[in-house]
Amino acid sequence: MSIEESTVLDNPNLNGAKTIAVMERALASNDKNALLNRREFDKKGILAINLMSSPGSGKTTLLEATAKRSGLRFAVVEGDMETNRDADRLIKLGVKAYQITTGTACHLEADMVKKALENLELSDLDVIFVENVGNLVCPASYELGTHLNVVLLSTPEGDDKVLKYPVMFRKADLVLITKSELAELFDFSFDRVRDEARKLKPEIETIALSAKTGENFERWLAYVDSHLH
Ligand SMILES: Nc1nc2c(ncn2[C@@H]2O[C@H](COP(=O)(O)OP(=O)(O)OP(=O)(O)O)[C@@H](O)[C@H]2O)c(=O)[nH]1
Ligand SMILES: [Mg+2]
Repeated sequence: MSIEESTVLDNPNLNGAKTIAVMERALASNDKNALLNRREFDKKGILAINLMSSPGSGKTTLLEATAKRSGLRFAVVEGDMETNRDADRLIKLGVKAYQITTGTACHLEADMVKKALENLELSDLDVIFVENVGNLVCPASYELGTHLNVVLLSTPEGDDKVLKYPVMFRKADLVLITKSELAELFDFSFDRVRDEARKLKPEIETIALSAKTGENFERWLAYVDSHLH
């Protein structure tokens, strides 16, 4: 190890400053790609929605139910650290889906979405959904060029999550409370989530639904419909 390297590593402040500089450069380059994605969506008149949540809160199930319960013409960019499982689930239903595996990265970046767009047939689409890598932290920091951010929170995760993960929920245009039919089992208060989300961001919308029972599913479809280009 060189003297310069050990000085950087031994000095937490210096190392922190370097890290921040590197992060800022990476984010600036990500924003440029996000802008290119946005231009592509707008040129084609496609609404793009970024779905973010913890693993297992129901992103892919929501998309499966959307395919079954609506006439929306949509494609999906799938993000996971490993496996093609989610894309395969959607392709099985006749949905165009492209899987990105991020390896060690806990989020999608705009250039990954750009590559996926090059591999999807984008003509005659109403919507592109991007299913981000499951977690409530990293995906919030990376713009993808989508028009809307939808953050899912499932009732088994607990109703205390909004203020524990404020960076994510502040990014949300819509909070979708999923697995609504299980709320009672998990002592989950819809009001608490709605109130805390509004505290963070007064204009935020919330919908509680179940992709399994279909409860309120039409409200989700109406939300998407109301934003179509
Ligand atoms: N009871 C109930 N279970 C649901 C509902 N929606 C999804 N699930 C179940 O929750 C589990 C996880 O759902 P997924 O859709 O795979 O979750 P995900 O957010 O895509 O997960 P990752 O892609 O791993 O981040 C599955 O077993 C689903 O069947 C719901 O509305 N009610
Ligand atoms: Mg999934």
